[in-house]
Amino acid sequence: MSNPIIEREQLYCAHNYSPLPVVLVRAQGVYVWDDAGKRYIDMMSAYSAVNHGHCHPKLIRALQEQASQLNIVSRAFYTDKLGVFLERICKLTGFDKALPMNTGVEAVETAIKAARKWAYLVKDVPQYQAEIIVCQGNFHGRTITAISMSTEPQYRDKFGPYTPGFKIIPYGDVNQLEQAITPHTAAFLVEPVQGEGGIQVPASGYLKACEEICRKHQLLLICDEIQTGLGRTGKLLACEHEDVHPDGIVLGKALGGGLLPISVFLSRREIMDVFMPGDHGSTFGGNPLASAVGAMAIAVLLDENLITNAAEMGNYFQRKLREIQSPLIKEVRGKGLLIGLEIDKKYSARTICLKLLEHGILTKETHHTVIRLAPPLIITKEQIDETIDSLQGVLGEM
Ligand code: IF1
Repeated sequence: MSNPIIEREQLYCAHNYSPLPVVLVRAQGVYVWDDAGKRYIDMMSAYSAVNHGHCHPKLIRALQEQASQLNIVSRAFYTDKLGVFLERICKLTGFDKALPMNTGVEAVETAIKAARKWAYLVKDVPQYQAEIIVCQGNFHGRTITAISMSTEPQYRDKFGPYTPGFKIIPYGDVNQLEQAITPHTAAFLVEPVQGEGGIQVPASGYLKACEEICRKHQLLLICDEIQTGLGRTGKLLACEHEDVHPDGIVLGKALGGGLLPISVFLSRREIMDVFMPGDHGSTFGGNPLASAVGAMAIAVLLDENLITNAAEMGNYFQRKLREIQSPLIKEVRGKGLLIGLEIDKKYSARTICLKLLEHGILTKETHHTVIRLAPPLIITKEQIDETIDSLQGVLGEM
């Protein structure tokens, strides 16, 4: 089973992942192909970065056209593309201003910096006493500050010392939020659905209640919509399911149209205005190439009704999954096309993922017992049926 391509990657790449034994060489829409020409349905979408499907022709064209014009110039100058992109994302989401970064975790860090500075300038929290409340089981990225908020030992161990200033409360418990708040609390940072936490959907009304408590105590509600945003859960933002209007959100992943790392922190004007020239930045954030792709990613999301399709196909997929009769499946949970299949812990979710690979389905486990099902939002009923057939085949074999 030795494959020289895998061996080379293993030899030269840090072993910070354990990829499934497949070598991908090409993709189109919901499909990817391996080096032997075998086709797979992508049920991972690169952790929701490929909501538009792979190699979307309009996105490729936007990338190519911009690439031949102007790419990286830094934020030391204006470009003809950044304002267009940010106007589009602000108008779409209803926020006043955006700060462009690249990866998701950079946008999270930006949100934290904004919340802290807002706490000192606006809320009069004593210097360097600001607290940010986060939830158990969160995932906000891999930087030292992001892992300082984490409760996952594997993400934290041996990487300390950690960034201070975070308070961790159970996810889904409004009373714990209210009890954790002090006059020094700057913000509550929360995922509307916890992705890495195992596709955990809080009880309905949770986020709305959190919003009310944040208003009452004058702290910022910041939602990490990096994974849940841009249609994934069947709404543009997962917050919309409860008509929640956060003070700020972070977006990433699918904002790059599956082509580039593009992220933003979005907020109301008086929060963003805490940033002064030189306070914060990024060499690549907001570059014209990313701006052109990001603007097109938003256009395609709307033009092709991907959000509606995510809602409809999400319902269909979840219904089909619940109809499967198998002692291996303990629970089907999720919102829209962000779906988790909880497997009986007597079985290994990774083994099932390996078998699904043989059946032409690409996915990945989380937390040993959860199989992630999050295809591109362009998926069709037929492709879902095909996935269900493969899944039934695999569960039958076990
Ligand atoms: C890995 C999980 C998904 C995120 C939320 C911020 C970030 C992420 C809600 C950081 C990133 C990723 C990163 C990837 C695996 C992955 C993941 F399994 F870890 F949880 F998607 F489900 N906020 N999620 O989900 O964004 O800096 O990576 O762009 O780290 O292995 P980033």
